[in-house]
Amino acid sequence: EENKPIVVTTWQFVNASAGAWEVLKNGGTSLDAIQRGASICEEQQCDGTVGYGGSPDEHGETTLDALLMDGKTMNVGAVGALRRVKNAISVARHVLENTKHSFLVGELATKFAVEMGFKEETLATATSKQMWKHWYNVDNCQPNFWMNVKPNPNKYCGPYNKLIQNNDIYTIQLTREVNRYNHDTIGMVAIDKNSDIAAGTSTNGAKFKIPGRIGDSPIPGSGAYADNTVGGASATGDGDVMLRFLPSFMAVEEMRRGALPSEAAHVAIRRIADYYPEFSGAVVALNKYGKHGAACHGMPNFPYVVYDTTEETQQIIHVNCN
Ligand code: SD4
Repeated sequence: EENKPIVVTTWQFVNASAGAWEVLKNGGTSLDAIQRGASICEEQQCDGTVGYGGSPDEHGETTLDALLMDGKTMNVGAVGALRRVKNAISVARHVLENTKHSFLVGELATKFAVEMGFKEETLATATSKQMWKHWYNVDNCQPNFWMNVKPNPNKYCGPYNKLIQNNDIYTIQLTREVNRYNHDTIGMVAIDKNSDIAAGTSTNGAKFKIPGRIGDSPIPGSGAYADNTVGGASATGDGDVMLRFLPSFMAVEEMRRGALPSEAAHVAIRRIADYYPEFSGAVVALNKYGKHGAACHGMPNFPYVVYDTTEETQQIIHVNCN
């Protein structure tokens, strides 16, 4: 009756999922599986939205957010806006295991990581520098996406494009295609052979964010949540909005009162959409019996990956968002 071990992963991060499954198959814990899976994405820079070299902030710096939650002890380890350390999920694991705290942020999280033996190095790459340069020259001349301010029409907007002012409306000719929600943040939920449940996330957050910004991913109950007595969930999408609703917590609580995983995920997504019909995001949920489901909004469909004993290879499940 119980489907375990099992791991579910947001988007089509199949290498990460396979890595997590390898751990579970060999009798490892759900925490180890998620740390392994997310680490693979951090190393492989999954879709440029996990790990170093992606999503530079307004100053061109990449910072990392990660969360690991243990549903057996209800203990949490998280880092937000982690600077100059590539292994965000592993630093989160150290917060979980080696401290009585739950959440470390910014420069001081880096200091902790270095004390724990992690290597300090730049997270910038040629790609992230190029992305930043392009944004600085082009997108930066639009009204700031993250702030309620208009651009200065007299400002130098780089060689690419020209800012056009028409009464109160500022426009700019943009050649670049902006696709902010294309395969993002890794989120995972796993159950190991002992029925212990864990959930976690790793991301480099939102592109060209205001320095210091963290999204939903490292927030317990928002980016992920796990409770051995019920199950776990993980969310991805427009983090600034999503973190206001704790969708992963909500999905777990819905399952606690009897909802199926797909229904629970749907309730969490629906709640956000009621207030923000324009938001884009998804929630994947897994109950303690190993049943899984997902719901999404603001995109045509949402894929997630499942590895369990019933399949020889991974299943990729596409959830219709309408
Ligand atoms: C963030 N939630 O930092 C992340 C980004 C993401 O799909 O998951 N996008 O807002």
